[in-house]
Amino acid sequence: MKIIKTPETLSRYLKKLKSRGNSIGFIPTMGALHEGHLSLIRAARQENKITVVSIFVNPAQFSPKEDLKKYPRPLNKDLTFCRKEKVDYVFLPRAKDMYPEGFSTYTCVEGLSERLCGRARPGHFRGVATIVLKFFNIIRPDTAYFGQKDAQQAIIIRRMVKDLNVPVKIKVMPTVRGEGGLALSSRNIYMSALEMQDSLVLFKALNLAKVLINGGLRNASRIISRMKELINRKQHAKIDFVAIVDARDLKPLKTISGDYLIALAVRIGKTRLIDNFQGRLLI
Ligand code: PAJ
Repeated sequence: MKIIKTPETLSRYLKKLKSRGNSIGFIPTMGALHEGHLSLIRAARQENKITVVSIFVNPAQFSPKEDLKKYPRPLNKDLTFCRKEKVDYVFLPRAKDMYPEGFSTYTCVEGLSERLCGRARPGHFRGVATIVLKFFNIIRPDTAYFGQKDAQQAIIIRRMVKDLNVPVKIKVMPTVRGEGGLALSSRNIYMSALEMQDSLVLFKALNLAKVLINGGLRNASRIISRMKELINRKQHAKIDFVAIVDARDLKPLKTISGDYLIALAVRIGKTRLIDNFQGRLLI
């Protein structure tokens, strides 16, 4: 496994490999790797000759109030995981190489970036889209792998790739969950044992929605009310949003039909957790 720190070196290595016909699978991450990330690495390994993982806590997607400094950075553990998974290249750039002095070009996926998580995190998806496009330009992967856990992020990246004719195939892999259904996240370590208990309510609320939909309920606001009621029973939970939207444009649905996304963000103590369920209803 090669660890590479500068964009130029990585581009040089990969260009050579690509010219010899090797396919490249790429997984962008911010490190603190867990089974969710590893599932993406395994998918890339299966489908490509070369697997590239980036580990970069991207300052452009954090607001000044967010946890950039506090974000976990267990680098040695991450590298051990990557070695074990037989990753070929780990890209570990420095912030000053990704955003050198004078940096002033950003990618904005308008509309989609302002909805759901974009409301509480203005500028977040601009930071995500910009760094992902930069990675795509440096790495030129055939396929890039993202998690359903961050559904809005995946939808935004798909839109960006389509709109800007970026020649990368996007694959979205299922959410990996821990005991009780909590979606794995690098931020879960911030929670206390009691908060961990309460955090299971996100998955429970999604399951409640599924049961209601399977029972024939289609009225989005009634489903949202029932989900909120369940979440509000938990002492440490504070709802940021619970939404049922069209999975294509992320606009709210009154009546559930077609491709829909049920997404929620809940603060458990100081930790903001997200989860979602994406489904399709053929009337
Ligand atoms: P990060 O939170 O490290 O996540 C990296 C990738 O792992 C994302 O595509 C995310 O959706 C996926 N992932 C996280 N938890 C998962 C889980 N429980 N199951 C399946 N996949 C999971 O997302 C980012 O980093 C950044 O925004 C990034 C795309 C790297 C840009 O900086």
